[in-house]
Amino acid sequence: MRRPGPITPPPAGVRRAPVRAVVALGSNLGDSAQIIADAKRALEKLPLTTEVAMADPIESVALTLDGLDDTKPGYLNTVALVTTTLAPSMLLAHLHGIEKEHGRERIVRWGDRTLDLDLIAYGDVQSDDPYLLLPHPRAAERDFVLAPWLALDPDAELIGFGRVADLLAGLRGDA
Ligand code: PH2
Ligand code: MG
Ligand code: MG
Repeated sequence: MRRPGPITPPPAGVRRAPVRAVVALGSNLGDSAQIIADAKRALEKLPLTTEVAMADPIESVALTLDGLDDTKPGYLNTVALVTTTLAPSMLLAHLHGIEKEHGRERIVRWGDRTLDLDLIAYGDVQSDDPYLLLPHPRAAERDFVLAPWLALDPDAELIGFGRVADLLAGLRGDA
């Protein structure tokens, strides 16, 4: 049985306040630029969602379970800030639906993919629910998440980890 926690839906009839969610987008198969542009449009069409701001995509070397691998197709990565009253679990279900519409297959962990949409943060919610860890446990280590997020919001903070600007400077060795 799932424990009630911060991501439990409110009782019926109780409205949620709009929350800013951070979604990371990545693609290294197919026409990644087109796929990411289409994914932005899909985010804009989500129910109960009013604003979507997406940073310009950046190129990044594929990170695999064995480390960086430049023999694999390179990624396009970016981040979208999404203002929504969707519950985090509903937002995640919609993200998986958008991935599926773009032919996403889950065969190899951290394998090549047409589209990956990760929920990085949902307001300041912290959750250790294994179905939805918040914030995303590896976001603080990924410059391809932090850099586009910082480009959208210079004051961004990754709850529990600190300022995105500081995290990125630390990764780049100029902290
Ligand atoms: N996503 C992964 C695994 N490796 N590498 C890059 N460069 N960008 C990604 O988005 C990425 C990755 C699993 O989510
Ligand atoms: Mg991912
Ligand atoms: Mg993912």
